[in-house]
Amino acid sequence: MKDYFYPDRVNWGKILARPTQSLKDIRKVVEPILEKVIAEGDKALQFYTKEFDKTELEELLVTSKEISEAANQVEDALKKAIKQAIANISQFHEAQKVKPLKVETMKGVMCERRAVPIPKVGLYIPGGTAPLFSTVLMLAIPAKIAGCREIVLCTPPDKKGNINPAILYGAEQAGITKIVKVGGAQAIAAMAYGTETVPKVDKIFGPGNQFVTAAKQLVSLDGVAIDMPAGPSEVLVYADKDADPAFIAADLLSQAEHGVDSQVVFVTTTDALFDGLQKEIYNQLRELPRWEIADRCLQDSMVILLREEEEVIDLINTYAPEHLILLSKNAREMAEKVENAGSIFIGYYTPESAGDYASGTNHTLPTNGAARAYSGVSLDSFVKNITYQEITKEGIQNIGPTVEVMAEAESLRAHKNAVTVRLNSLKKK
Ligand code: HSO
Ligand code: ZN
Repeated sequence: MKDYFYPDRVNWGKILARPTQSLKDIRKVVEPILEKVIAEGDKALQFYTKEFDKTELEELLVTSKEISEAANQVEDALKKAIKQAIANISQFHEAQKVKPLKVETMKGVMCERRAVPIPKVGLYIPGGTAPLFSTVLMLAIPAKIAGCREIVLCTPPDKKGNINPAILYGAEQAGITKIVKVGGAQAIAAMAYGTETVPKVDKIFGPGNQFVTAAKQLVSLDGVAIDMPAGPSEVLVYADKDADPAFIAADLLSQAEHGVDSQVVFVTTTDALFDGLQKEIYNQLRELPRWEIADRCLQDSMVILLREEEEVIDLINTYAPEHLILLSKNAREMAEKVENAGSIFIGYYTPESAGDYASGTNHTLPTNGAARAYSGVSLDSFVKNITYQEITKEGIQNIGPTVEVMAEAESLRAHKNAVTVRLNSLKKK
């Protein structure tokens, strides 16, 4: 880990800068993929699946037989855990429903707003070194609760043409039945433009590698909405003097094992923690199946020593981490002062893993500083708010003159007339 002791504020930006990725080269790879999928549909998906996933598929759609067989391959303990996670995630997202709004701004002028589900959504679940079936739950559950009419899930098959059984089981338990064996930029293209098997959707969700991310950005230029700009996953852990070094090490490592490009930042005001922490990291790392990934990630990560908790808050707000873990007696107070973070884990007994899997909050969160302006995925991500208004005869008489004066001042006479003709018709009666 690189360490920075009492760095000057002017240098924070530089120290905390995320590695930048050039989209240019990736675009060159992704654009032809999008074009081939637009031109050839399923045939292009089969072509890229053979090329990138090394498997030849006759049928892209997962069959109901495959889904039921997957259930037999998932151990009972995991099934039980998935069910508990589904219950908690459902409960928290169900509670995010908002009541329709109805306000009479003037007598006879009724304004309303209500959430309406996005009709068709596409969920992307990456394959790779650790297939994250938990992400299936984080996307499928709010989509279902929102009431999206059509939900399609795309995920790449393994070399034998199969999907990880826990992904299929999780999807089935969350109520998703349309699952397509396709990954990468080609999956994003399929959901954005539609193919014989994959319906064209209105919004695409889910994490992915740089090709998937670039594909999402490119298709969004064609009018398909995407959940958020994505980058490598991040955590900032703050620990006070009473924090257990074993907890700190475990939290840092749980982020580091995600990938070599994961961003791990440790901040403290107590250098007395360092010795214990180093030992804990060493001991815990050795036991991890993914120790090589975690080790490489940690080499690029940082330890920052600051003077006081107020300064820590400022640094957190400058960095805007995806995940913020506050291992401090004052965690609750500190959390209230944070204005930039995706999700905050408060207190010694709140590991990020709880939120990653099962506590109820969503783990699809803004990275790369996007937490300054973006929220993580929630029920809101699967709805849009339509506004309505209804004006009575009395209402148009009340609001009409205001609109007429404003329209005239903007030289938009037809706008004014839309009111005037109505007012005149009422005068005649
Ligand atoms: N920490 C990841 C989510 C995840 N962790 C899935 C384990 N499985 C990004 O928020
Ligand atoms: Zn995680």
